[in-house]
Amino acid sequence: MTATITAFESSPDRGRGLARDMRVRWAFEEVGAPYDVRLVSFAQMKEPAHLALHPFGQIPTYEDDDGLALFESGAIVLHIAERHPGLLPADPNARARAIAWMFAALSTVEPPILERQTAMFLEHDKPWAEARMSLILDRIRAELAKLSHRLGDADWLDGAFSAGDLMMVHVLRRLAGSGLLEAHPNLAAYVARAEARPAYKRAFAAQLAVFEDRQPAG
Ligand code: GTB
Repeated sequence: MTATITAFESSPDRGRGLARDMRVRWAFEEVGAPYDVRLVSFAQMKEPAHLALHPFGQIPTYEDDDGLALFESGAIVLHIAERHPGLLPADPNARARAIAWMFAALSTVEPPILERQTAMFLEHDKPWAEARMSLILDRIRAELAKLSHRLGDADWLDGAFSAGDLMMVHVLRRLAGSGLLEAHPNLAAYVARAEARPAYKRAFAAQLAVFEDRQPAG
């Protein structure tokens, strides 16, 4: 059974691993399951056919031959991790902790990182922009300090690499080049370690290929 996911036909980062289909591609690659990709335009994402799959008109979505349609990258990665060995430990307690790290990535670490993006790109001209950005950066620094403390000198957050690490690393990648991650050498090394995984490289290359294959001639 080959599932189909949706991804941007045209992404602001031109396929450099930031859009959220990257998490799903990476999960498929880690477990060694094949997947197909359907590219959608911004206009198509707001049309009824796509809204039936994704109520908020976004990517990624997931569809399989069993009639299952899913949205939300976290739910899709969890589904893949539950259906295939490789991303969740067999021990029930370790498995529950890995899932907790997925939720931590999405509901604790990611929100202020997304707010930073919003502040940078949509609010920079507001009179309160500087004060807001300062508060957002404080929140990011506080979460990173706690995450760094917990990771310590371990390779991964809780034993072997898991879906929790996959999600956390993808969330942290949004800080690349900001200096925020680099302030914690163990977190920077954690992200680099994950990016060196063959499955990550295959997923990254597949996303990038969507855009590189479409370079205008000449
Ligand atoms: N909570 C949802 C999930 O995790 O699946 C969020 C999904 C989401 O934000 N999807 C974005 C989207 O479809 C694409 S990933 N946006 C279109 C819309 O809302 O109309 C966000 C994203 C896009 C591009 C970059 N980039 O190029 O740097 C980074 C992140």
